[in-house]
Amino acid sequence: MQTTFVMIKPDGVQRGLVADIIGRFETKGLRLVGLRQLTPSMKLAETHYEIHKERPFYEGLIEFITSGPVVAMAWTGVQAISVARNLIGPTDGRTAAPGTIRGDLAMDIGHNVIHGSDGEDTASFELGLWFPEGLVDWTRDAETHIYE
Ligand code: D4T
Repeated sequence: MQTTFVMIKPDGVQRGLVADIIGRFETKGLRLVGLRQLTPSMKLAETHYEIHKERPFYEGLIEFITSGPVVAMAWTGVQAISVARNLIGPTDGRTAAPGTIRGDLAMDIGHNVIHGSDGEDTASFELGLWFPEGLVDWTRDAETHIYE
């Protein structure tokens, strides 16, 4: 089992996509172990996107992410990191395949609705950053039907 960090960005929250997006992860079979709505502080946004500090889009990205509420989530499942990335689709919503969240719901590379951790180290860093009080430890009984 892996746990991954997923965040619905301010455009997704403003556009009323929260229920649709959470539904996709839940019906896929992932287990929700953390959920928070908050407007990220500059410090939180800068720490989260530190890796992009030198990129030309960095300033606009920080301004966007701190512009309003986001929904931060933690999802657990077998290979949850790549499962979530596949549900989300590639960065640019215009070219992302239909069926993916970005392919169905986004038209832009910056306003692309959602973020998902891209590897184990990133997931552990991001989960610690956004859920400093830890995650919810529970058993989803349906997992006996979701997995062989
Ligand atoms: P995230 O990290 O949000 O899940 O997106 P990706 O993993 O798909 O994409 P990324 O790390 O390359 O980019 C992080 C973040 O920056 C925005 N962005 C990206 C942007 O505004 N302009 C750009 O040209 C690029 C490449 C979108 C996602």
